[in-house]
Amino acid sequence: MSANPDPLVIRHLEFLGGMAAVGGWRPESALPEVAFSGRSNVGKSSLLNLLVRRKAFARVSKTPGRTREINFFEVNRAFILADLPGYGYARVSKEKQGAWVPLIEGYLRNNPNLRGVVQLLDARHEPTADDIRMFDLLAEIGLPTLVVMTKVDKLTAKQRVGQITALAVRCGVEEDQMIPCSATTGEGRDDLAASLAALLASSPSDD
Ligand SMILES: Nc1nc2c(ncn2[C@@H]2O[C@H](COP(=O)(O)OP(=O)(O)OP(=O)(O)O)[C@@H](O)[C@H]2O)c(=O)[nH]1
Ligand SMILES: [Mg+2]
Repeated sequence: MSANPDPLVIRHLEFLGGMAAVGGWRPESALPEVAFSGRSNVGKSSLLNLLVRRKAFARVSKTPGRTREINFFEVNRAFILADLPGYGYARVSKEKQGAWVPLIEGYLRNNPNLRGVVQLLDARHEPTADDIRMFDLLAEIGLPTLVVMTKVDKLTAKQRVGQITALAVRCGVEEDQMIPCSATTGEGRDDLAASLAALLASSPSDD
């Protein structure tokens, strides 16, 4: 039996630039877009690299809170992936911590190209208050959401089962909506790629 075909073959990749402020520059492109969201250090940039099979495409930071802009990557001249700045990094001042709200919220609310969001949760931890706030915001805007559990390589098989259930309950999503992933082992890459392809193929919802 042959292996399943890659649900997302990467043929072309291009970094388009970053959006630093509400109403600031963003790509003029009208290609469909999906954004990667999650708290600082959860593994957004690592997951993007895993997805596009490049070691250092989106920057991975040793210093949490590094990605401050919304970074746009064009894939196969067909769609755009947006790497959102991580929220809730504890060592950033309260004032600066809140700075993500208008940028991310403005981006999510006023974006006709946006087909959905990949929301990341650290497999080892409880969702934070900011995570819950993001789920509420996504539900309110009505954006289709894929939920990825990152860093599952750090859990035992037993812990993993318990965490999938616990996180799904806490975030109000179905267990089979959760995609366990690891940028270290590559687990989950093709599941995420397949879900992403389906999301990108969907027409923008107008309800
Ligand atoms: N073990 C393990 N470590 C991971 C995984 N994904 C990311 N990391 C590590 O977690 C740290 C943060 O990863 P990033 O990808 O930079 O996280 P981010 O969400 O983009 O962070 P910000 O840009 O600061 O918001 C890095 O040290 C990564 O090497 C994973 O699946 N497994
Ligand atoms: Mg990052």
